[in-house]
Amino acid sequence: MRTTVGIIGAGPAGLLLARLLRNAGIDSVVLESRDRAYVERRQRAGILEQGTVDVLRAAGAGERMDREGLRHDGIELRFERERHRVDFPARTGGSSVLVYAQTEVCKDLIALQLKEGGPLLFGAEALAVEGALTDRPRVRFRYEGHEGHEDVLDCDYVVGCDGFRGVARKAVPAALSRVFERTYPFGWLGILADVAPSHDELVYARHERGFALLSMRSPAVSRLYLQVPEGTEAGEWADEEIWDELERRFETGDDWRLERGPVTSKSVTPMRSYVHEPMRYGRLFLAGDAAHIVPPTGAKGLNLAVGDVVTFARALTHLGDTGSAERLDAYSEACLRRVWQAERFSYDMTTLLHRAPGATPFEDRIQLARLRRVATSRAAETDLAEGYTGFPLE
Ligand code: RFL
Ligand code: PHB
Repeated sequence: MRTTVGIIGAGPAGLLLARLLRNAGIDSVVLESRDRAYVERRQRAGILEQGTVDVLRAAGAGERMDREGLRHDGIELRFERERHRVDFPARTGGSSVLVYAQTEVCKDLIALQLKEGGPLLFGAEALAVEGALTDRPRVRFRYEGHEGHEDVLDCDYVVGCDGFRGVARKAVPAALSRVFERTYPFGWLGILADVAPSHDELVYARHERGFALLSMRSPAVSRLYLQVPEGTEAGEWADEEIWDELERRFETGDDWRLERGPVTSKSVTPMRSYVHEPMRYGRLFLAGDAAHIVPPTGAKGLNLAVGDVVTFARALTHLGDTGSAERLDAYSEACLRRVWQAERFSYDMTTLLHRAPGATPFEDRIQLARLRRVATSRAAETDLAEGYTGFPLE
């Protein structure tokens, strides 16, 4: 097989890239190790920045999103039983975010790709990227049904959109890689529940017992998270224990109530900050989680992946239009500037709201003072609102 751009991974990064390239008249092949049902059901992010919404719409992938996505003009910060609303449009000159789940973005992009795009192969596991420093890089892969032998995809460019545990990053020699990493001694226990969200906007709660988040998937489905110690298994928590703990952490001084409902899914997400520099090695480009991870507190993971592939697609189009590789050469640097802003924001939101094990009384007071600062200073609130609604693409 041969193509212009070989894309490894059909998460949001790989799927959107295939769509953007197709719209620019550039052919590609997407290799995805899992099956379609798995990719469409994997429960992950829920918040799209304004810039992400604009990109999906312009790519012709916004029809259902525009119909079913829920526009949110703010979030609530909850601490010491008080509630403080951050008003996004008022603080940012009109920006907001959209609640539309990653599962739905992927479903929409898969349907479009299968209908009008190039090959998208499920059950095709990339084994290695080779020849990244030549002008004919290759992806070796194993395709279900082709037992006993390996296939090869010859490309002009390879984009590794294969997530944090993929193979693309491994093709960059260790001597040229710089890794920046931080792990956190806690994770998030997330549930989906068949109950209307108890608040019409997301609630980020800081509590002595740990962080809690109220989010949603639709007017009838709630998504809720609890900070839990690192290494916790979802099965350790009974449904009623989860609701009891959520109730404690969301408690307010007024008559707000948390509605309970049947829990339909339960899982634990670890927390990590990670950046691999550079995001390019010869004709291999890394995009999305393959190059960087943020803790989910800032809701940035999916949005960063979108920024990377837009940058790549524009750079390759520029090469086709002008013959200049200048933008491709600037890919890594351009992406990393935005990535580090999102890393900073996600780190700030995480340390603002989570209870670190062994936090000293001094650190506790500083954390509350940071929250009070956001609640009382227009400048501090604006900083949070700008970070949450997203940093512009260059
Ligand atoms: P993805 O979505 O991980 O997609 C990568 C795809 O590559 C495939 N793959 C391979 N295919 C072929 N050959 C191989 N060798 C392959 N190895 C892997 C995988 O099967 C997969 O389909 O990366 P992408 O596209 O960069 O998108 C990034 C986002 O998915 C990610 O940033 C966010 O989902 C992060 N994230 C969350 N972000 C939020 O903003 N809010 C959240 O609540 C939230 N929850 C989460 C998350 C990430 C999680 N991970 C990675 C474990 C919850 C989880 C559990
Ligand atoms: C989600 O709805 O899954 C979600 C929302 C906001 C976050 C993280 C996750 O910060």
